[in-house]
Amino acid sequence: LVQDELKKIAAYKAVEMVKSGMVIGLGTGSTAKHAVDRIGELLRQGKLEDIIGIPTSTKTHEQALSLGIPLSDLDSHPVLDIAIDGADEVDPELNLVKGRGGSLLREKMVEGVCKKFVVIVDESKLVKYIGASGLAMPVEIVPFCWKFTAQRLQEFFEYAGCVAKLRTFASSNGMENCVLPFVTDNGNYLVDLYFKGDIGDLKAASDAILRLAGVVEHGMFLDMATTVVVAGELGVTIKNK
Ligand code: DER
Repeated sequence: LVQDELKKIAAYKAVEMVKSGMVIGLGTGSTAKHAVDRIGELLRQGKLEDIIGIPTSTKTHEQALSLGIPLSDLDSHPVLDIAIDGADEVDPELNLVKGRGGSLLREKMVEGVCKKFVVIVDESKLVKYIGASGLAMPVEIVPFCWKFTAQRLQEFFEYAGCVAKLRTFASSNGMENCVLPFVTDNGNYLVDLYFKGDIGDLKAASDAILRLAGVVEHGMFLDMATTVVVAGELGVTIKNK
């Protein structure tokens, strides 16, 4: 099975937990996309009724709109019944890395206030410890003096062999190509942290990151997932907190 099929299997399994009348956090990314599509399909078939979606990005907002899913926000629904979203890494304690798609702030706001946070992954996302994939652990920061903030983050995590990189993208205005900072839905920048070693005490690391005034939020979702649906070659497993 190719990875996207596994993502779809995990997503469809998670959507079985959605009941009519629920307020649902709609995640962002290629796995969550399948879950939002499935919710739209069940709504159209009349198998789900009276649901309200709370999107975690403008991208998911547009997808849900196109599917006819009624949408609202945290101002109107400060508590959600369930949220379904992907993850970049899942450790044995169900701590997550999220945000490689750039939506970590709104995801953390929505997924922090739901009764049930269901994470959907293919088995490639399972890691022994957070940061082990060697891929980015994103931190959302304010644009003001971003270099200063990125340097502080890199220095704090020097013990774990950390390199901090501003997330950029290539752009061209027809005349010349240039590299611009990635800007989140909230008008902020992202610094991606790459680790060679184990971060160790995740809670202490989270507290230290959030103490930096220029930091808005980071991509470690600690003690938030209640359920993780893992789709693998040998089938689907559900891990509960
Ligand atoms: O960027 C995000 O937070 C996404 O949810 C990410 O964690 C998972 O994206 P994927 O489903 O495309 O791998």
